[in-house]
Amino acid sequence: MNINIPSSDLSKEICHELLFRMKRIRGVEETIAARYTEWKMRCPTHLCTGQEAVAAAVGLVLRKVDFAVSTHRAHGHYLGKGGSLPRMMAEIYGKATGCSAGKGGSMHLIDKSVGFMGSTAIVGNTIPLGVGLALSIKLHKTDQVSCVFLGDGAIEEGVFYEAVNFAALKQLPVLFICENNLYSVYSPLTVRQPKNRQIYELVSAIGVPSQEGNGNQVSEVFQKVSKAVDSIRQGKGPQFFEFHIYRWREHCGPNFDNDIGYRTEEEYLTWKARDPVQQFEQQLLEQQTISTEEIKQLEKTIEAEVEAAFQFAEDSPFPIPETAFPQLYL
Ligand SMILES: Cc1ncc(C[n+]2csc(CCOP(=O)(O)OP(=O)(O)O)c2C)c(N)n1
Ligand SMILES: [Mg+2]
Repeated sequence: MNINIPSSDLSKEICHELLFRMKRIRGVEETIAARYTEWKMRCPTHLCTGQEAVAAAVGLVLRKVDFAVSTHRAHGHYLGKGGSLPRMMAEIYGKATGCSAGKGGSMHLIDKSVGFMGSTAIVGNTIPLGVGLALSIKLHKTDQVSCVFLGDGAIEEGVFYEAVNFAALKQLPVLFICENNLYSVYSPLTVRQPKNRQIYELVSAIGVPSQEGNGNQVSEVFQKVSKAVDSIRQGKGPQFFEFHIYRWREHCGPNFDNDIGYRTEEEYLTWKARDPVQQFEQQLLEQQTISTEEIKQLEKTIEAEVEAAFQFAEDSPFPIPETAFPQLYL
């Protein structure tokens, strides 16, 4: 792993868009963290700070008409796929204008207008849904792709094996993206899997072509996934990626938790030094693909967008009981 695919192989437009998407995800999540104690966002939030590269790159490879399903840590996946920032914020505020009409909160984002077919809090729960969506694509004979985002913890759910086997058996157009951030809540992989087991090798044995990659290198993720998606669109069956990444903040919530005993400050700092956003920005500056002025402009745009999205969320109404709980009003 750690093959550093140079971003100079990508067009300037793609590089700018990748940086923009990563910085936008970082920007909104840092604002959520900063404002969480206002107690206006009342749902649990699982932030993906540090994991932005995979979400941004995969989202840019996928088309709007492609499907994606996700997990409890869904903000990056939704925004990467082209989701609406104001509607995501309104959802986190529990407002009627949210992408799930204010009924889902952070862990239950759904927006069919951009092919984001749902995220849920039940680990592994969306894997068979993503495979089922791929079956529907195959039956309709289109060249869409169904992307399943999952964490390393989801590999330990039985349904994962049933779904991967079915995708392999029927050669379904599924792109599995496993974000291996080493932890399932507070349990490291070392207490959950036998020594030296590699997730991507496990999946390869089921019959799905599988690769691993550096999830902190957005250009590597983009190039590897682009190639795989081309192959999937040609009807050549599913592909699986295991990207190595790290979540910076606590499992659930806005804080840092390196002091509670399950991981060390040293480990966090090692991964933080591989900051995908900062690394890519530096790379682009060095190869003169972007200027300092352009970065400043990008940041200004994102800041304004984030501020407007929070304002939209605050100004929006809560759902009325009849739409929030329709079964009570039959
Ligand atoms: C079926 C099920 N079991 C346990 C949980 C509790 N739980 C919530 S998130 C989580 C960790 C999942 O880890 P991973 O899939 O690696 O995702 P990450 O949080 O690291 O992004 C667990 C065990 C759950 N929500 N659903
Ligand atoms: Mg994990």
